[in-house]
Amino acid sequence: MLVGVDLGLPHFDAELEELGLLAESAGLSPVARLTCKRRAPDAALFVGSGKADEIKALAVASGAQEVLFDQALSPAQQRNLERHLALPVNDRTLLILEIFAQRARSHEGKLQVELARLQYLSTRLVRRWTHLERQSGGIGLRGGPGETQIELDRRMIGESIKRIKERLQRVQRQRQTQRRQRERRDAFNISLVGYTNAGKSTLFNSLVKARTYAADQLFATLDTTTRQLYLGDVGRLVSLSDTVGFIRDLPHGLVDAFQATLQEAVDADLLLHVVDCASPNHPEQIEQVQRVLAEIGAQNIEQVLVFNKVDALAPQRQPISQVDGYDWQGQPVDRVWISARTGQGLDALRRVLSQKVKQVQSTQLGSDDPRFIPHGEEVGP
Ligand SMILES: Nc1nc2c(ncn2[C@@H]2O[C@H](COP(=O)(O)OP(=O)(O)OP(=O)(O)O)[C@@H](O)[C@H]2O)c(=O)[nH]1
Ligand SMILES: [Mg+2]
Repeated sequence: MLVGVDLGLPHFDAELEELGLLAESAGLSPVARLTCKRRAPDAALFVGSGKADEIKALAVASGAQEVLFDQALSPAQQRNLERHLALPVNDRTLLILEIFAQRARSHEGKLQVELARLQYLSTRLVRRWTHLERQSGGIGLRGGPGETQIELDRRMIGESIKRIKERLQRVQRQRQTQRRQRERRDAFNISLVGYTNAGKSTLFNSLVKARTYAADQLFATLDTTTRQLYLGDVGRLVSLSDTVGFIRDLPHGLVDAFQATLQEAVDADLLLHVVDCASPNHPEQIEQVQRVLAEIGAQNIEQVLVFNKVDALAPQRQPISQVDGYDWQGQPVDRVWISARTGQGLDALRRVLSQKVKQVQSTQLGSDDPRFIPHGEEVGP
């Protein structure tokens, strides 16, 4: 059962559409939805006790086995609600962590998710980390007499966090070497960024003819994939990276844990910001993506906005021209309208990319640099 509490903050999702998508992406099926208004969260139950009774009645009537809140609950609120409702209660943050945990494929991705999850759990006293006890086998973990279970759990989590951090650092050192090697090859790096489900992987696949996993679920991609892309107009190869999608209120632990993966975006020479223009929420999603980009220090990297899924737009909302400008806080940003699914607009996108590569390079390199390509000059393949 999905519950949303309108606290008068912007971006309240009255239909709980995104929470529903997140739940489905985690393999759950929403059976009931309930929203209510409150001026401020109740310290003990987040909602009032009357509302909590209402939630319980609807949960029982609909046969719900778990209650998911769209807003972040404090450990105490979560615990009290679970007692009150006699059902497991989780929030959006844990749901996102859960999806990341299910999706992580690479060694590094798994470590990053585990770290974020442990950091989240370490603030909660309810025991939800039984898998840890299995992993560590319990040897050497038994403290002196009188040590309470919770102290034991805390110590176990603390030690696991330390261990995972060390392993992560080792993996990341290797990655940095790889990144440096790529820099040495003078690659021009383009990263696909955007809200989750915008169509980044679909576009990546149609641009480089790869077969990266694309699916109608949130966070289908967690690991960065990079392929070479040939741009005929400038006669050169660039490297294109598909990255993890962003979402509003991305759990903080995840931003930290995924710093290395997100670093891919920071290291790019150009960002292709993919937008699902058929989504009624796309202006808000653009804003959220820009916010995360600023958070990871990528706000000054040149961007091209790619308005994807034009095939899903009603006839009266179809763009007048394939390439135009989008006003982002008073700054015009180049925008290309495409459909990664039908291939519409991809040629225009390649042309814009070529222009951008020339433009960014000429600002990056002095004109005496042999790699410098003057504006408008044709270069054979
Ligand atoms: N109608 C339409 N659907 C599209 C288009 N491009 C992608 N999709 C669909 O949108 C969904 C998400 O596509 P993905 O490419 O996985 O999106 P993503 O941005 O990589 O998503 P995450 O990796 O989850 O962040 C899939 O069901 C795609 O088939 C398009 O041009 N038109
Ligand atoms: Mg993807």
